[in-house]
Amino acid sequence: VAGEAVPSSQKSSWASFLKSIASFSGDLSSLTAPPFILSPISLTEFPAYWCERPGLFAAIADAKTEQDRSIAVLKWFISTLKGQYTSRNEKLGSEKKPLNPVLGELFYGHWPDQDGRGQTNLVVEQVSHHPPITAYYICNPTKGLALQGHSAQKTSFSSGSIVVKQIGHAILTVDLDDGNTEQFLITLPRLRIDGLWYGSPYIELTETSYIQSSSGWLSSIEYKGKGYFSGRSHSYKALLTPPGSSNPAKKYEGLWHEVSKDLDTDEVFTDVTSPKEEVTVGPVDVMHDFESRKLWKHVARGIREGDYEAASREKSKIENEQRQRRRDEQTAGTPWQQWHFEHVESDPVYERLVKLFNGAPPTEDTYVYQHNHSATPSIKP
Ligand code: HCR
Repeated sequence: VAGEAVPSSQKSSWASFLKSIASFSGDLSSLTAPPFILSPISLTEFPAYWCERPGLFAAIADAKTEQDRSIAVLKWFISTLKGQYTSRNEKLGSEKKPLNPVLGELFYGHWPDQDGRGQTNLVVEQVSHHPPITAYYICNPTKGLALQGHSAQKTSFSSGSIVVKQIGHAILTVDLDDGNTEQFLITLPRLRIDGLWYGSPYIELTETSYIQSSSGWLSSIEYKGKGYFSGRSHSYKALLTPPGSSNPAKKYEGLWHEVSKDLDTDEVFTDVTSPKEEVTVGPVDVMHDFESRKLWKHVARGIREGDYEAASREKSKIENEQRQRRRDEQTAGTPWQQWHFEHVESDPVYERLVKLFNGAPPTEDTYVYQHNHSATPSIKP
């Protein structure tokens, strides 16, 4: 039934929201949505999804061959998808509209060491407000692993769904025992937001994404929803091909939010049915004013408690303060300085790896993490 999940008092504002997105393409975050679809969580928290299975991340460093490292990276990547794309449905009942981060907003966290896997640290910074761009750096120094990436979105509307093209990429660097490094370029899947008509949006992944290793091994991951090869939502099939060959050495298939298998051995490849480890974040009262949970504290409380008037009042305060900041910067001729990242027009590592599988775009700008702070949750800009 249309609008089934929409509270009756918000049905007409949900209908006008849907109308506005149907004729819209660009930055969805700028559209005003009805309260029931608002999430109290900022987009700067999302990069934490990359590491909610820190053991699988650490295991990449323990693999001994180029092929085994590519398999370990694919296994870790597939195991992040459930968190990245279905966790809001589990936690909040449906996909929701995240808080749109302010320029310079920060999110720090870590996953503690356990059984010698090493501590993993997370630094996130909103490096652009319009359009929203989030940069992140995740590292496990004990294991010699670092993931650097940025994420932006281009949205359009097609056959009743929002189509989200993810802009950006991630590069994983692995320090090898012989003193060399291996890099992996991770491209991001395209998403479709379905269920809008009923007021209960959810994500389906579509098309193909890639993980290209500097060793030449390539994983191609094809995503399908209901009615395709397995006929089930959240299905994928991945092929791992050796350098210079299109003959797959390994094939995997299954559900990225449950279990998938190695097609040759029938053994389980990924299983994300066990609980994940949420990121550890310090107490809000000692946070810097730009740290996400402190910055949005009152707005988030309003949304959680259903006091939407308070939420909108507090949100306006933040937005007005930001507008004033931008005016002051312009008057003083001192543009905003990023805390942790430097914007560069092109990334030679991306360019070298994307060429290996004729990926697109052939060149892309990036945000390079500046090692001017130690990446611990206690760092203050
Ligand atoms: C599209 C989306 C904002 C971007 C979110 C991204 C792509 C961000 C990077 C993460 O690594 C993965 C990720 C997961 C989310 O699924 C995706 C969000 C889903 C909805 C949100 C829209 C801007 C909000 C649309 C509003 C609808 C629900 C009415």
